[in-house]
Amino acid sequence: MNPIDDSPITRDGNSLILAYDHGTEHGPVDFEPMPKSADPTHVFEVGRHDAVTAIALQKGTAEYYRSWEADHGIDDGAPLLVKVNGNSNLPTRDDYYSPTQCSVEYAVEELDADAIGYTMYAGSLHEDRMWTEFREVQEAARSYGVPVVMWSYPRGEGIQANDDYSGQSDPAVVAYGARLGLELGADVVKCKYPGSREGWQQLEDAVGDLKTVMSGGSKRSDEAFLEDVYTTVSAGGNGLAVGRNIFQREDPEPLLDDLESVIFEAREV
Ligand code: FBP
Repeated sequence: MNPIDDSPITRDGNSLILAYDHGTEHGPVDFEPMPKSADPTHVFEVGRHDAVTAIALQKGTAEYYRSWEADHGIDDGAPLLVKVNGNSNLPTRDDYYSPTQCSVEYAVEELDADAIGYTMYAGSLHEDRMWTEFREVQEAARSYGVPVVMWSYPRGEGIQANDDYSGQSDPAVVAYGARLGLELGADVVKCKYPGSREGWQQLEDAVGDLKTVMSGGSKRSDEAFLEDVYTTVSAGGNGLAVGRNIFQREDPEPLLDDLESVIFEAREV
């Protein structure tokens, strides 16, 4: 296994992953506040900012990304993280499940992926099936020496039915999800913000040296967002994976400049 710090998706041990899988997970509704964000090439351009250490894409947009780079002679695009599972919110389901729709082999050999991403819904009725699928993904990624980022989102019936938990942002739930990233062999775990510095510290206490990144969430003010990222990093987190708080802005560059300072230069907000 290659050390995660040698991977292009980290810089000085930290990461800023630009997530752009929302067309799958939420649908085009996420692009309505900033219609130009529906055009993948707009977001690919945003990913050329120095702060961005990876762009997370589904298989089809990853193919588009590689041809966009080739067609325009672009050699400074963000390293590519291919999400190998995903789900839409169109069907009715008995509980959360995210099927694998791209093999690690295809991601690495055909798309030249720098990293693999996988969403894990622990607590769902389908947790067992996802563990088995994650095992295949993680072992294949190891054989290619590419790191695995786990979107670790405990949710579903098991979380709802447990009176000890207040919901998916409960610090104990977030910490449990982070710990699963360590136990199941992820190189980076991406977690919902648990609402406070103490919450992120609880997560860090559960994962040893595993890299942790905060999941961006819905759009908020620059100040509120930077504050959450600063809290995460100063509590031991390794950065951010963010979508809407970047691509729903008319001009995300100033915020990316500030995020670069907070994540890679340990500047205070
Ligand atoms: P945001 O920064 O926009 O929250 O994106 C992070 C992310 O994990 C995306 O990769 C994914 O599409 C989305 O959130 C899923 O969020 P949820 O499952 O909570 O709706």
